[in-house]
Amino acid sequence: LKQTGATLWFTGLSGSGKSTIAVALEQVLIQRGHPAYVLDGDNIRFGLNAGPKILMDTRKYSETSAKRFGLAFSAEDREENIRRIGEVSKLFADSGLICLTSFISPYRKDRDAARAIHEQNKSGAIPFIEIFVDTPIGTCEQRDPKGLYKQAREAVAAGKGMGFTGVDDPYEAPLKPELTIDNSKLTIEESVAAILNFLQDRKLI
Ligand code: GGZ
Repeated sequence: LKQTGATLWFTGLSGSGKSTIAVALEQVLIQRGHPAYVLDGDNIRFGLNAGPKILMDTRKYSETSAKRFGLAFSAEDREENIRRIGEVSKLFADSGLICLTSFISPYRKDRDAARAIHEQNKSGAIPFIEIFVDTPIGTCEQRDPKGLYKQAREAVAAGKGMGFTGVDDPYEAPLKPELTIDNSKLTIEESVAAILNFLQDRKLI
């Protein structure tokens, strides 16, 4: 008998805490006997969706194929990034895993498309749980672990801009997420507990 999988789709600004919560939840799920796997920038953007620079650095690819296959942060590249993640997470969830995806996924239409891929799956709908990590931008910017907000503000001040989400590229907050979490108010443990409760209520675990 096949185990029921699901995709837990985390969305929120850079520095909102998506990955920290996703990784903590993955650990608890596995400990409780529910196979789970996190997809994030480290294994997707630097792997399946590796950008031109990364591909070029391997010196195995021509510039043309690097441009064709690598993804950066233009609106079209973000759309394709999320489309591929939507497809991969659906396959993981269909295999019975709980797949946790941790990407900004700033555009509503792209998240809705990922949802549709799950809900219209040919062999039966796959649960798609959108989790909005609704951390105020001020908090994200204070954390700024990689200094990217600072860089983005400086680029804007210099009249160039870098299309950074929340600074000079839009973040379209979910209208009806299954769950909303503000991790500037909740501890990681409380955030994880809130999601576990939800999954239990839905009989997903
Ligand atoms: C947003 C960017 C950008 C731009 C680089 N805009 O804090 P981080 O570093 O680790 O998280 C951000 C990550 C976002 O990648 P995603 O694949 O989640 O984005 S999307 O869903 O929009 O496709 C940040 C870094 O990449 N980063 N440039 N311009 N975030």
